[in-house]
Amino acid sequence: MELSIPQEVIERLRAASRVTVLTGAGISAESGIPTFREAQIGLWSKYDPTELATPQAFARNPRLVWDWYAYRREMIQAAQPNPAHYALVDLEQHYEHFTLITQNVDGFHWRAGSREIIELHGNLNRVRCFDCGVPAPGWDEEGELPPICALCGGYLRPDVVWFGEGLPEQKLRQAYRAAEQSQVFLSIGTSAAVQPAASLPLISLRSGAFLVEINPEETSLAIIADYWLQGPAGKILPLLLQHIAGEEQASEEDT
Ligand code: BJW
Ligand code: ZN
Repeated sequence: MELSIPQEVIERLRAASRVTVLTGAGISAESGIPTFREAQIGLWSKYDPTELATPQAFARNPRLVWDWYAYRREMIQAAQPNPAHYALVDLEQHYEHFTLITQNVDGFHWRAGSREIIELHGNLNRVRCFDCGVPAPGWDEEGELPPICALCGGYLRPDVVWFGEGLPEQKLRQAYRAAEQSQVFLSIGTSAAVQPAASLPLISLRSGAFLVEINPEETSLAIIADYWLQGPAGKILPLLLQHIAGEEQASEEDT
């Protein structure tokens, strides 16, 4: 498939000073990490992730849920950020106000070099107590699993947001504000099916932003976005960046 970036997208991105990006599991797909709602492989074929990502599941079978996250943690540690993550690090340099919001818990944006990240669903490299909520500095994967909270004796759980749980309030507020204030909003690699994150592109659109979706598959955003760039983020984002940087060089040469 020949990928090309519409001129209006490049111009809008060049003219903007406030850009907000929302990423989902699709941005890590090219790092070899399975997404949630696509063709199920490996562990995903045995378990329904939405059945494991709940506090009820952890209360019912803490070891099963712990093992599922341990498996994913190992897979993520063995993998690397991909060109899409790196392109966002570079894109940030072009803007006075750039907000990167992610639903991902994999930490790839940190590893790629992004430093201002709103992690809406937490991070699976951190743990906290299921009972008292206090974060734990670390744990021994060789010891009792799930590990035990030193303060109250409850089980430690991954510091992620499960279905039915509230998102970190301050982060959510920051994300809403960035969506409302952005001139261009990029929704990348998300099915836009899980609330409240899925409302962010809609909020930005309602506030007058130019909305661009990057996804190989059609989602509910595709018809309301100003542009749906159909393709993998690892190809489209570097191309987008090339165009923005290229145009800037061209205009500097003109002056
Ligand atoms: C590529 C690509 C490539 C592939 N390049 N793209 C209103 C109605 C009904 C229910 C609710 C409602 N409001 C709230 C709810 C409840 C629920 C919800 O939204 N449910 C929906 C399923 C309907 N929300 C919640 O419970 C949230 N809490 C909350 O709202 O609290 C208040 C409340 C509670 C209860 C009731 C009402 C209010 C919390 C949500 C937490 C989500 N947690 C998870 C797990 C995190 C930990 C973990 O990783 O295990 O977060 S679920 C999972 O989904 C994970 C993801 O961050 C999230 C979003 O998924 P994402 O990233 O979009 O992935 P996919 O797989 O869906 O899509 C990938 C996309 O990539 C696809 O489109 C591909 O095409 C694309 N792609 N390759 C670019 N190379
Ligand atoms: Zn505790």
